[in-house]
Amino acid sequence: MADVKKFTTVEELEADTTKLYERACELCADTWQQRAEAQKNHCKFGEGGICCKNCSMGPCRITPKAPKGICGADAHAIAARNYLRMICAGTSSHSDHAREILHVLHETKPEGPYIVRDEQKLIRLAREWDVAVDNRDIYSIAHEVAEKGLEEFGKSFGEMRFPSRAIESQQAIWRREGIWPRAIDREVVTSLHMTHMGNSADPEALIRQGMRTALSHGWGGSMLGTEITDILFGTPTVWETEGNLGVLENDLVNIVVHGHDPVFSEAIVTAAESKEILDYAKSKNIKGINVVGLCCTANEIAMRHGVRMVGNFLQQENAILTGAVEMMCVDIQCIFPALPQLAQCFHTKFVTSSPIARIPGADYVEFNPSTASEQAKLLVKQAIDNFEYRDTSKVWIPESKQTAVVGYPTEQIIKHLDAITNSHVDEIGSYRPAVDAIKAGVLRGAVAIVGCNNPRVRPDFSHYEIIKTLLKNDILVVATGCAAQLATKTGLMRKEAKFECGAGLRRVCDLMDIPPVLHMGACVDISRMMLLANGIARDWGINLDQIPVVGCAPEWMSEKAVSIANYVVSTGLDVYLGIEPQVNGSSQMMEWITEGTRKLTGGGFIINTDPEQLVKNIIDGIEAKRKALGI
Ligand code: SF4
Ligand code: MSK
Repeated sequence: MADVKKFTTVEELEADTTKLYERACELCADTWQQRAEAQKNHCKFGEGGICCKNCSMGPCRITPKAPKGICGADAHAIAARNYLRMICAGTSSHSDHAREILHVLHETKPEGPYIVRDEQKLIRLAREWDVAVDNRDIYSIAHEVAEKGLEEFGKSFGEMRFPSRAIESQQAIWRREGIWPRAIDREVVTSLHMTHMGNSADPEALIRQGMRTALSHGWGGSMLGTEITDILFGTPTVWETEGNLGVLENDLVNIVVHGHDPVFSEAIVTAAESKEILDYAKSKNIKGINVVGLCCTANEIAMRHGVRMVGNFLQQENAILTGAVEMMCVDIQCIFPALPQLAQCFHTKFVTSSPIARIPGADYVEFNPSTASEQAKLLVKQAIDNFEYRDTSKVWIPESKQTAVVGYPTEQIIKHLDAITNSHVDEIGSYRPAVDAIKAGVLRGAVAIVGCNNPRVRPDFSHYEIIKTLLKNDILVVATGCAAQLATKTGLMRKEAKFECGAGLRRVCDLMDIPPVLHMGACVDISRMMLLANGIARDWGINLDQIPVVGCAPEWMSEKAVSIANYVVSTGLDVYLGIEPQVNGSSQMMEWITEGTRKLTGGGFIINTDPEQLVKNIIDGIEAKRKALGI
C-alpha cells in the first residue's frame, strides 16, 4: 500500500508561516498577521451591512435609537443595497477580465504572439452563436466570435446567450422569476442605479436584481473568461505538478506570477522557456529559471503547463519573505497593496502590469498583448540580472511541498468517465456513469469547494477539515481557486489521497484513475462547475436543485465570492458558507439569503462558522437530497 502518511497538515503549514512571520518581524516588515491584529474588533455596522454612505446627508448608521437613515432607509434597505453593490463589484471583476481576453482573441493572428490553440472549441462556440464556419479561415472565425462575445457586455436589446446552455427546467425558472440577464454591463449599471439614493429600498427587489447580475457573471462573464481562455491557451489537460513554498529553488532564478489573467503569465512562462532567455541565463552562469504561480494565476498555468504552485492567497507575503524571489509579476485581483513595501526588505523586484491594479511602490510595466513576447523577455532578463543581488543570509525556503495531479475541466472528467463505460453520446459527452454511481450510493454526491482563505478564521483549516471529512463519506470534491491550492499543498490532490476516502469513492478513483479532489481551475472557472452540475442534472433527467451536488466556500473573502455564491444559488444549488455575508444587521436580508432565494430557484445559503458543523450540514444536505430522490 502506498504511503498515505505523507499529507502535510495545517499545523505543519502554520509552522512555516510562523517562522516566516518571525523573520518579517525581525526585518520590521509589515505582514497580514500584524495588520489583522490591528484591525481586530471589526466595525459592527460594517459587519452587519448597516452603514450607508450613498449620499452626503450621511453616512448613516442604523442603531436601535436611530433605526432609519436621514432619507428613511431602514436596516433592510441599506444592507440589501450594500450587498447588491458587492455583487456588482464581483461581477465586474471576472467579467472585465473576460472582456480583456476577448480583445486578445480579436487580435490573434497566425504569427502570434497570441494564436488560437483550441480550434475545436472555437468552432463549437462559433456554431453555438451562429457564426459561419465552413470554408473560413480560423482567425476570421476567431475575430467574429470575439465580437459576438463582446456584445454580451453591452447589447442594447435582447438577452445573454450562455444561460440557454442550462437545462430547460432551469431556464424556465429564470424566465418565471424574471432574472434572465440581459447584458453584463447593463445588469451592473441597473444595480448601481437601483442602489443610488432615492431608489430601491425593497430587499426582495434588490435580491432579485442581485441574482440577475450574478447570473450575468456565472453564465456570462465567467463562462466567457473560461471558454475564451481555453480557445487561446488550450483546454486544460491532466498534469502532475507540485505545490507549496518548497517549489522555490535555492539555486535558480525564482519568478512568481500572481493574479488571475493568463494572458500575462502565459507570456512570462513562454519567455522563460525560450532559447534566447536560456542562453542569456547561461551567459550569467545561472542554472535555470523557475517560474511558479500564486493565487489563481497558479491554477491557470498549472493546468496548461504543469507549472508549479507556490501558494494561495494568504501565502503571497510568505513567498517574498523567503528572500529567494527575484521577481514577483502581478496582473489583476487579490494582490495585496502591501507587497511592494515588503519586497523592498529584500532584493525582490515587484512588477505590476495592468492599469486595473496600480500599486504605489511597484515597477509598472503596462502589458500590451501586441508586444507581449518582448515585454515578457525583458522582465525575465531583469529577474536574471537580479539574481546576483540575492542576500543568501536572508534566504529561508521551507522544505514543504507536495505533488498534485491537476487539470480536470469538464472535458477531462467526461474523458475519464468514458474510460469506464464508453458512454460518450455526443460532442458534449455524458455524465451517466457518474449519475449511476451516485444513484447506486457508491458516491453519495459531490461538493464544489471554492474560494479564498481568510484571517477571520484559522486560514486553510476549514478547507482541510471539510475536504477530508467529505472524502471519508464518499463525497467527491471538485475544487477551484485558493481552495484547490490548499488541496495541492496538503497532498489531497494526489491520486494516493484515495486512501483517505470511503470504500465507494476509492473505487471510483481506481476505476477513473483520478484523485478524489479534482482540480477544475481558477475562481473564474467556477463556470466549469456550473456546466458540470448542469450536465449531471441533464443526464439524470431531474432539476438542478434536486441533484446531490452543492457548493461550499468555507473561507471566502472577496466580492467576487459574493457574486459567485449568488450565481450558484440562482442556478438552484445550495451554497455552504463558513464566513457570514455582511448583512446580519438586517433580519430580512438574513432570511432572504438563507431561505428567500430557495423559494425562487431552489438554492440558498447555509452558514456555519464552525467547520466541523458546516461539514455535518453539507453531509446532511446531500443525504436529504438523496432521500427526496428515493435513493
Ligand atoms: Fe443616509 Fe439615506 Fe443618504 Fe444612505 S442614502 S447616507 S441612508 S440619507
Ligand atoms: S485568487 S478570489 S483569493 S480564490 Fe482567485 Fe484566491 Fe479568492 Fe482570490
